[in-house]
Amino acid sequence: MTDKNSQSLYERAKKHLPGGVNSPVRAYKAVGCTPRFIEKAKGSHITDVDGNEMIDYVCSWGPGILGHADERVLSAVKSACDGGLTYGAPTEREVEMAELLAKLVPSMEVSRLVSSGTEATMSAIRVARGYTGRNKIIKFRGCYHGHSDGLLVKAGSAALTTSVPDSAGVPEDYTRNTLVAEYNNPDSVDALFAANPTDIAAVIVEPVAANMGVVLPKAGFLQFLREITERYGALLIFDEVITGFRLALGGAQEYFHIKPDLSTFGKIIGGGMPVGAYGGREDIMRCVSPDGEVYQAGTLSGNPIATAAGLETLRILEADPGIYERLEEKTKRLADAVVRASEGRVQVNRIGSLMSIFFTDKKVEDYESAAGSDTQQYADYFRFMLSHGIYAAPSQFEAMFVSDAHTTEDIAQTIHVMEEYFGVWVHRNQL
Ligand code: HOZ
Repeated sequence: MTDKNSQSLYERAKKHLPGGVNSPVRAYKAVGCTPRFIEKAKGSHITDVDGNEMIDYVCSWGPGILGHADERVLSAVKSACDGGLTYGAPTEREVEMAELLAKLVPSMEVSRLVSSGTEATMSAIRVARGYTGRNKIIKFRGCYHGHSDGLLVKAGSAALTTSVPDSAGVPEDYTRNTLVAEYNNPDSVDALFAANPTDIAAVIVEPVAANMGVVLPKAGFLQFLREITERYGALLIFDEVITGFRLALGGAQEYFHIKPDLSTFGKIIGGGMPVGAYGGREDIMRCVSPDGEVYQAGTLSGNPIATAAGLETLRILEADPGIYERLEEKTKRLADAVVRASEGRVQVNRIGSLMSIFFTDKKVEDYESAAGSDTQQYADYFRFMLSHGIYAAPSQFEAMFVSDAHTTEDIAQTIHVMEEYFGVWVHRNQL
């Protein structure tokens, strides 16, 4: 055995990296096996250092809507590199990005680029507080908005599987202004507003929750949030880090026809590079320094290379509106196959190119029902898929992403493996 395989790299990694990784879900704790160390990726395929080439449905947790190493994006990055890696000064590309954002997502009248989704949501909250002069915010149990202190309360993503959904190291003082409501439950929001009518700066929501697995908003839920925030003079923040440019070019807000006051983006907006953005109504965003009093800054914000990757990606998406139908069609085939092969005994939540399989016979429509699914079964499914060349999300509580690079053959092969797994699974569950 050579030194270069996932197991030996993992052993080495654990010595100097917490859990051997730079982000917890990558450690595969929730699925009980050794994480794959990746060598390279191209299109819909990802290859680990052990030499396994797999069909990738993690897609770097969302950014890879065009697939890996898209030649057009690579070439934009390469030519940007020739001009220097970072200046810490404004560039034309940033202006182009802000203009394109305003065009593709009309609520983004004024925007600010940052380097991650975490930074974007943290900053949007600060702006909401600065604008309204209020301190409290409402978030939803199981929704994840990055790992800033005030938002790491009843959070989703790896916070659901690695420890408790509230992190150690976050002083109570930092979270006492974070109120938690139940996703898809208007009464829980109503009650918080009724108890704090003039104190709530904003409601922040993943319009489609995708960090407790994919959980769709019930009909009218987002509209309800729009109305109640308006009624109480609070802002509505859509965290579109996952849904942005994925559900539609204009994100979930276009898909559901709801105009939030502020929005946050990450993942696709960077085309594979570290970019985030927040923005929204001009009168609100004028609070941001140096126009206003809300401070927020970043050495690598608007980085020329990252912005080039993001801009090219958004331009490709804009030039090809058929992409969303293709994504929908492919993902629907996967979802239908699971329903068929499992004889309807698992829950498949899907919207556009986002999908989750929950091992439960109950509908999954909030945190409680998501958390009630059988995570050991999911881990078993994950390991089977992995060993058959399909790279699925290594946690029940992450989404499955489909990209434009997934071919008809990829989908057919994936369905074949799913059918094999669920064929045995159904049989086992009948005994
Ligand atoms: N919070 C990300 C998934 N929802 C983590 C991604 C990563 O580990 O790269």
